[in-house]
Amino acid sequence: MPTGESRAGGASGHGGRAITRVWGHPVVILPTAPTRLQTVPVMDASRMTTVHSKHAVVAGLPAEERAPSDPATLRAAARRVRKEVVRMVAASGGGHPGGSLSCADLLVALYFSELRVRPEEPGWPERDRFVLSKGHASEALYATLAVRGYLPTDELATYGQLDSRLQGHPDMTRLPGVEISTGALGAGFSAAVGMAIGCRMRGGSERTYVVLGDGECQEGEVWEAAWVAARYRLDNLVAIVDFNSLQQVGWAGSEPGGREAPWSLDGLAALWTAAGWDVRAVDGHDMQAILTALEAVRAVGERPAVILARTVKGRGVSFMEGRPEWHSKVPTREQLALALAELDEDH
Ligand SMILES: Cc1ncc(C[n+]2csc(CCOP(=O)(O)OP(=O)(O)O)c2C)c(N)n1
Repeated sequence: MPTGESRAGGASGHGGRAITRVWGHPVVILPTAPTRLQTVPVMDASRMTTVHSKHAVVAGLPAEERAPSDPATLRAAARRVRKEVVRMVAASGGGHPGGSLSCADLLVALYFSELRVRPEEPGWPERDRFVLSKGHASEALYATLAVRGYLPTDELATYGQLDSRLQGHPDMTRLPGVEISTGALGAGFSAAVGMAIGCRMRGGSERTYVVLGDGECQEGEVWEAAWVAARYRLDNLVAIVDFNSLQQVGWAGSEPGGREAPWSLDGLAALWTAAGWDVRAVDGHDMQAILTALEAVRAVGERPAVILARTVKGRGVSFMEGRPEWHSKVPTREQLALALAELDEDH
């Protein structure tokens, strides 16, 4: 926010209309506008049921709000999340293991250290917002929420079932803690920009974090929203790109007649820079590096920040790592046992 400008100055009457200033710009508020402002996509706390949860299942994890944790504890939580992910996919016969395993460390760093949240009160109005824009990686989100204490870990076994709160893509009407339903690539990011604007218009200090895929960055909607975020100098918004360099299929060299990868890390960084964002890259599996980057972007003023996290699709399971077919493949019983054994050993 530019120094000296009000977020939303006091409205004054003018010919039956109210005039206010939003980030220095005069805005005429029509009679219906206040209602609209209140329904800017900031979750309505009253719609969210309180979860009296069984609570965090990794020793040493504090129950609520920002929970500074040491990297070793977070690595243990990420291992647990990865194991839940492969179990869920195997049990339900569907899902997206590759992209869930690649973003597990990012989600754990956010939920166990960075975000100010209350798992037992997911609709707490002052919570930081999180959006998993690459909603197909829902298993990673559900597992992270469960290990953090938002829902019983037993419930993960219902993933993908008809009446489950844990659908293949996150459904905000079913699961408290999901800020916005996602799955259509690009849309969650736009909603996150709206949340950041909404939080600022309310004068709150909440921050909004959003994880999107590198493939997702091919959506034009992402760049429309990116420009809006820079235009409004949303320094309460942090995007993290899970840069695993794969999408649904492979690229040149990894399959016969393969295609060219659309992005290099530098090329994507240049685009975010051109859009007006603070840009930095990090090893997306180095817990300490992720925490350091998240801390650093809190100090970026006057513009939104993006962290390009270099990751490996299928991370943690040798036969899934870097293999495009594991974007949405289901492990056999033997493969599940092997994956769990490997994740047990991964330190
Ligand atoms: C608008 C839209 N187009 C296509 C899809 C189908 N789709 C689901 S995942 C995916 C690949 C996404 O790649 P990326 O964002 O890199 O995800 P990751 O590799 O991290 O899983 C596609 C094309 C979709 N969900 N939404």
